[in-house]
Amino acid sequence: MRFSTAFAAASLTSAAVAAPASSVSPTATDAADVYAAQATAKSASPTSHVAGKAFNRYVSVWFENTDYDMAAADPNFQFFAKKGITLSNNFAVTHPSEPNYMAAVGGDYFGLNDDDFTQVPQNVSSVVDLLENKGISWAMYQEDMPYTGYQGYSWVNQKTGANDYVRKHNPEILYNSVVTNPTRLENVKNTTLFFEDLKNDKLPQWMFITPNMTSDGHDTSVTVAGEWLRGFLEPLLDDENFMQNTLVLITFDENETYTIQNRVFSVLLGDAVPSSLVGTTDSNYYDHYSEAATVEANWGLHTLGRWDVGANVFSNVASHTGDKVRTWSTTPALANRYFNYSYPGIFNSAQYVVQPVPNSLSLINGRTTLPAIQAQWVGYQEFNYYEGQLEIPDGYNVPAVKNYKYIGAL
Ligand SMILES: *[C@@H]1O[C@H](CO)[C@@H](O)[C@H](O)[C@H]1NC(C)=O
Ligand SMILES: *[C@@H]1O[C@H](CO)[C@@H](O)[C@H](O)[C@H]1NC(C)=O
Ligand SMILES: *[C@@H]1O[C@H](CO)[C@@H](O)[C@H](O)[C@H]1NC(C)=O
Ligand SMILES: *[C@@H]1O[C@H](CO)[C@@H](O)[C@H](O)[C@H]1NC(C)=O
Ligand SMILES: CC(=O)N[C@H]1CO[C@H](CO)[C@@H](O)[C@@H]1O
Repeated sequence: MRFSTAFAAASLTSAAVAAPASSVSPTATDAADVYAAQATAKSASPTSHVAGKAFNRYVSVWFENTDYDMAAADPNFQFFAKKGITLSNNFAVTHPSEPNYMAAVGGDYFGLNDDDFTQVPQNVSSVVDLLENKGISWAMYQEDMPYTGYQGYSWVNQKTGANDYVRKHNPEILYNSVVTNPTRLENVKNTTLFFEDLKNDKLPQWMFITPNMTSDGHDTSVTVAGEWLRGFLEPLLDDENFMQNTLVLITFDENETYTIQNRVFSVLLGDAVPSSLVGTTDSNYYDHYSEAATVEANWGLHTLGRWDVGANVFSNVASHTGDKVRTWSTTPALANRYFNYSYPGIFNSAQYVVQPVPNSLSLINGRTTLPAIQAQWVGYQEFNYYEGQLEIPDGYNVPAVKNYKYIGAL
């Protein structure tokens, strides 16, 4: 379902959205309501110690709308590139922002081609289902999110009126399978609580960090984003509460210019990166689905049965997990793929198609689709996400039509 912004607040009183501990609507944007909810919002800091094959903690930090070369030229991004592995062929999956965030945690963006108030149906799983299945703790840390579990569309700086927090950059809050679960909502927090968890040695094993609209470069520039990152991450490099065999991914949601390839500057670093790989470049093909694939491979998780199943695992991790890093071999060549618009889907404003059915029996290096996901879709014809991974439909082209004919009879 797509909802316009104006319609969102009213429509959200439905049972589809869990009420937070307070009686204030979870989507309230009125300052008094938000402050009231702030006072009662419940936060949790679950921890766990599940050993992974290549790392024990995974942290991604997402920035906004910057072309590859711009980020690569920024001195602060260069500072971190020298401390890790630069991914020179990591691609966003479409434009604009929201579908990229949605895709990174859910393995698909279901045709989304805007930044509207979107709710992913309850029966779609995301990476937190896979993590929880193996007892791995997780949290979202969203800078200036006004309170834990907040589901509103946005929140502005109350002094200056500047954009601060936006829902479209908070991927797990887009999933009804998260927001209808009060325990999960307690893990969707702001960076105030990141610093508290850090101090108390209560950080989880998987976290997704989104700076605010100033800090992430969206309303500013890559210079501001780089300065924010330097201030945030450099002290963490020596912090024992943070670096615990930790792999950090620095990335961007999308390239700024729609007519060139949607390649995003990305760096892997942290104490999980062996010194022999520090300062190197990995030119294998990756995309935002590689993030879930890498986490699944590392901890031997189940898969979502979506684009995550065929996505390349980052090679520094694949060398520990035995995953094969696939090369782009399909037509058109990678150089001619732009990933600059969305294929049809349940959220696509131009062309609706039903929700693709996850691969039910995919076995990727020993990993199968989460049993709860398989159970949901018994009797439906599955969609071959695996084979499609290296020819992801780029707009309404032939591969899209070819792949979508496999969608079952919903
Ligand atoms: C962060 O969330 C906490 C808990 O809901 C809240 O008390 C605090 O005011 C929030 N901080 C900011 C900067 O919004
Ligand atoms: C965004 O975060 C920075 C610090 O990280 C803070 O200085 C700023 O006030 C926040 N909000 C806005 C709208 O800039
Ligand atoms: C995608 O990029 C191609 C190649 O530059 C361009 O022809 C096309 O118009 C772009 N599509 C969108 C939706 O920006
Ligand atoms: C999943 O949810 C969507 C939206 O509510 C619904 O149309 C679809 O029938 C559901 N599919 C299954 C297999 O439950
Ligand atoms: C303007 C710009 O620098 N855009 C970058 C987007 O990504 C492509 C590669 O995929 C770069 O070549 C461009 O430089």
